[in-house]
Amino acid sequence: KNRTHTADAVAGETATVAGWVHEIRDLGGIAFLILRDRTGKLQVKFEKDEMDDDLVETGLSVHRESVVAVTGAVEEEPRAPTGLEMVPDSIDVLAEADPELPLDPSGKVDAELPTRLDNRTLDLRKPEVQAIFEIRSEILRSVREYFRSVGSTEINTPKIVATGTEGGTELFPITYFGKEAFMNQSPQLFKQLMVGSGLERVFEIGPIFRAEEHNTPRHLNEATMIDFESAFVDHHEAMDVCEGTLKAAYEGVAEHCSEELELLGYDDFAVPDADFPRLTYEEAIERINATGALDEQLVWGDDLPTEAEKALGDDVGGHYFITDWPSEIKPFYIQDYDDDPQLSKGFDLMHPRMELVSGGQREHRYDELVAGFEQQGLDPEQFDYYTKMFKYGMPPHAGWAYGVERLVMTMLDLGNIREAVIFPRDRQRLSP
Ligand code: ATP
Ligand code: AMO
Repeated sequence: KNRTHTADAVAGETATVAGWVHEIRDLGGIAFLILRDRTGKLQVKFEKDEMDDDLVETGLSVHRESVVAVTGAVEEEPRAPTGLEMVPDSIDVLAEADPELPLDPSGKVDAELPTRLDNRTLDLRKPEVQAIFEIRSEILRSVREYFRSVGSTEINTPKIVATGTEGGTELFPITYFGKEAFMNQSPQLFKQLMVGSGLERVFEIGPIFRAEEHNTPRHLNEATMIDFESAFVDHHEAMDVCEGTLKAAYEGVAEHCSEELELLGYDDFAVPDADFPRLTYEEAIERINATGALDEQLVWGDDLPTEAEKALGDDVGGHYFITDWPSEIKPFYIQDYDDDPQLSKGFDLMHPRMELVSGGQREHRYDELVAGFEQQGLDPEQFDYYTKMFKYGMPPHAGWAYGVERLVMTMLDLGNIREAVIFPRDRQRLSP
């Protein structure tokens, strides 16, 4: 029989509910099968002396996590966890589960993260794990809605590419009909090419691939990025949209995910409301040095090590931007200040725990762009498909990219970025 009702909305003299056997509680004369579906749990009552023996036998011998469909009348029962109870007329076992489960979805036995990731199907039967992915889905939904409100068009760009953009060491090479090719690190060059098209303002939500050398709690080898790029804005306007995107994501979750937040133990989920401070890189290193958290003082030109990001995060206490980075530690496509070429119009959005976004004003002038390649030791000829279009009317533009997993991780205070991906890819993990 097909399902007629879900566990949270059962009613009537005959309803069919389908789901997983969460638990069987046998109290002697009476026994309960707790059936679980996406919406919750339903108590199914077996009164052994009053019911058909076969029905009782089937209902009580089925293994936990088997899939069953139960048909019967729904009655009010104040002692049932949801206040409702089903008295079954029939039970169909749709898929019997092996009694040896690699992971206990009831959560009574804790599992280590690797075991959970190896058995994600079972792991996501836990409501608090499911909640992370419901929230991730809501983040993407509200971000798309926000992009629409700022007049941005969703695009999809190639993931098999000819060049890297974010530094040559982190590329995954592949062979493409005998030619060398790579998995894409970032939609950077494609989204820039599109601001020069009639679309002007674009976004993309898609996978990126990076051959990160180390295993860390905040790096993945395959991640999802939210990229934004717009013609006729400067880096400060791009930061406004970046801030708006984050707030839209938090607002969407606050508005639509109250149950999920509760499951995850949030009773005080707060949407960041103040404007995020915009510190220059110079101010940032002064503040970091003033905290005394580092053994060695930072000097101008240094990248910020993890401890420095943490010290500054604690000091600021919320999201903040770091602007005006040294040109040398930002990529070739970031524009420098004309009156101070050492200084770039690149920015990062930081969460107190880690970097969430990189972005900047782009170099849209052909000659300056090509000179930038040479300064960074790159061969502009390789990027001809990109630079060429800067000869035919490329408007001033700016943009940025979020790592979706880092956004989920910081929003929900997850300890490891792998918890924010269903099937993470890291140095050890290639399947499932
Ligand atoms: P970006 O996001 O700018 O490409 P990233 O994501 O690799 O860089 P960040 O998030 O900027 O790194 O991290 C800042 C600091 O974290 C780095 O300066 C470095 O000290 C440390 N870090 C970055 N990548 C790694 C890594 N793979 N293993 C260990 N530490 C790292
Ligand atoms: P960047 O390299 O800083 O910038 O990446 C942007 C954001 O993506 C996330 N991210 C990652 N998350 C998990 N694992 C990884 N290995 C990983 N790498 C990056 C981070 C990071 O802040 N083209 C530029 C963006 C731009 O200028 O528009 C870029 O790729 O949250």
